[in-house]
Amino acid sequence: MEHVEGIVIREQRRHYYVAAGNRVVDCAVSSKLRKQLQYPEAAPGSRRKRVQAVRRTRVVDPVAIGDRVRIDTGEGNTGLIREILPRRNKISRRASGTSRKEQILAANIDRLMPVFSVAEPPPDWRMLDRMLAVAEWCEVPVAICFNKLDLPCPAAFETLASIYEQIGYTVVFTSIISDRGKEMFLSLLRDRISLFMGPSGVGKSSLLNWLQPGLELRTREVSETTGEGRHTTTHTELVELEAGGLVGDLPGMREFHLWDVDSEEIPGLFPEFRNLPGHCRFRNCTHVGEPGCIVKDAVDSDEVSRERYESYLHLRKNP
Ligand SMILES: Nc1nc2c(ncn2[C@@H]2O[C@H](COP(=O)(O)OP(=O)(O)OP(=O)(O)O)[C@@H](O)[C@H]2O)c(=O)[nH]1
Ligand SMILES: [Mg+2]
Ligand SMILES: [Zn+2]
Repeated sequence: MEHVEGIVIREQRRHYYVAAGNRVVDCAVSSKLRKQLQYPEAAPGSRRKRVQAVRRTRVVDPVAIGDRVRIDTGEGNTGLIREILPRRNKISRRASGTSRKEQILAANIDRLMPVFSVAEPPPDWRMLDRMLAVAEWCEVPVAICFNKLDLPCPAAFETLASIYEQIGYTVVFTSIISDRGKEMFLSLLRDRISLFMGPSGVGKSSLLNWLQPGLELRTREVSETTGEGRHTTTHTELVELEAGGLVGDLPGMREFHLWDVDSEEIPGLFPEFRNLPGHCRFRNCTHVGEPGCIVKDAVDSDEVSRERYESYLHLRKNP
């Protein structure tokens, strides 16, 4: 038996594939560690100062891609995860279904990349805004990718996309058909750990195959009857690019709900609100209709986009 340190690069049905040196070890998590990990505390130094109450806040799966772990290696190429090293950050959402559980999508991420297509399926702006809010919450840098630029765009697309550039987000426009945006994309991914996130069928796996010929991740046509993708990628994986960098390709998601964010914190997750000069009349203004609200004024004078403001109202009602 040997003790080594590595990084979880792939997860499939409770098997964790840990890259350690130049090999990949197929690991399980000891049941003792699993129990311990299901009751998390806020990471020190994170925005979340409050330590979570242990009661009922459970994690669906306590080990995520990007986690740095200590393992004991065993027979063949198998091992047991003994310890998870402290995380720099983690990207979580509320697990789908009714129970309040946290789903950790990835840990120790350098950049979150929401990926949407301009058509087939058309962009889900609300989901994008949720993802951006999560990135702000986790204090992870973001770059947005709009893919399938070879297809006809909806009329409002350019105007809406430019809102994000004006806010200050990096945006990359790509097409694997017309070979657009590759250089910028590769430079964004180089030498760091990035995480692709987006609905099914927008082309997350296709983008990786395009950036790295020979990778051959499974991709599939968007269903013709519904225009929705069909969840071709079914497990999470960090792919190493020859150009440098690791990229997480997650299965497509239908919904993305914030995990453990209080409604008073939501205004702080919209940088264009945060950066407005001046103050609202009321110190605890919720920006939903109080008099003397600088956010509402900025929306009325088109300094802040109405769509983003609507997203904000949505998030408050249904985080
Ligand atoms: N026209 C066009 N089609 C694209 C482009 N990129 C990907 N596609 C197509 O979109 C479909 C879905 O691509 P995938 O890569 O499987 O999508 P995904 O986001 O990984 O989907 P899930 O794994 O289900 O989350 C495939 O038929 C791709 O060929 C593009 O730039 N232009
Ligand atoms: Mg995929
Ligand atoms: Zn206000």
